Amino acid sequence: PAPRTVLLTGAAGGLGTLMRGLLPRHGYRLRLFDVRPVESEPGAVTADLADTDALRAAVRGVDAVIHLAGISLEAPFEKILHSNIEGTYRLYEAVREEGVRRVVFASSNHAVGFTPRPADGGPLIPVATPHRPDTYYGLSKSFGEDLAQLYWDLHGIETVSVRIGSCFPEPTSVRMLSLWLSPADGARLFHAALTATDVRHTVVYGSSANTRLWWDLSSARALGYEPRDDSEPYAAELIAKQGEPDPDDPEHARLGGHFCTRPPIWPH
Ligand code: NAI
Ligand code: 15L
Repeated sequence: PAPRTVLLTGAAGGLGTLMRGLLPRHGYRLRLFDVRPVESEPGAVTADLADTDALRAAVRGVDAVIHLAGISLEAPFEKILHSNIEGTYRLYEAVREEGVRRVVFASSNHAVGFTPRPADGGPLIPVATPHRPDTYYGLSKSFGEDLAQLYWDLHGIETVSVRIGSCFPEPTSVRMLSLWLSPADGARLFHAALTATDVRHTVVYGSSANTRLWWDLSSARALGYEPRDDSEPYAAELIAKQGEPDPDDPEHARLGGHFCTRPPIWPH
């Protein structure tokens, strides 16, 4: 049977807020979890992923989990370690203990951020490209994908790891013309990831059907994802403001953009 009750971690965040609005239209009943209170949602669980009792209770009885909680940008390693690495491990342990069958993991383009962007008209980046994290943040997403693979191989827990591009209401940079995932397509992709059968651990790229696409959406389409949006209507205005991205500029040479050109944030 198709999953109906879904735990959404990171429900107070930007993507969580967008998905709280959109996923119920696909028929889901959402349970919400975040370390910050979720506005106008008194039933949401306010707890850290490190709170294993709260996490287990939140996971109990759901059909699937969409795991968005975590630090969503580069940060000192200790913070990434706590929320993204240990936090994702805690989530999978709760899922295993409570017998949940399916996780949709919010991975990121930054797990493979050092991959050169494809030449114009060249082959698109495949999902099988090696991990090339561009930050401690990207490293935590590579870890999450490997953790998902381990929990499939050891415990039979299915995951779709979605390497999300940029999911915001509108693209706001020329880079996002290639990576944009419209919120409506994001909900379509999560719906496909929740309902496709026999996914084992599947890695997909998460974007709309952008004219300037850099990566291969075929594994996402194989789940039943049919994107309807394209960033191209935003292109003229963004290029007029920011110029065409120059592939010789280090910020535009690689998938991860400026994440590849900033030094790591050391502990302090
Ligand atoms: P966000 O930063 O707005 O939301 C993340 C949420 O996770 C926050 O509400 C935060 O309170 C919560 N959180 C952080 N640490 C936690 C912990 N230890 N315990 C419980 N909750 C915790 O980020 P956004 O943009 O909503 O992204 C959601 C997820 O999708 C993140 O995992 C991010 O890495 C991933 N992602 C998002 C992209 C995007 O375009 N929005 C692109 C690629 C990946
Ligand atoms: C991400 O992984 C971030 O969570 C998001 O805030 C954006 O920076 C996005 O990547 C991006 O690369 O545009």
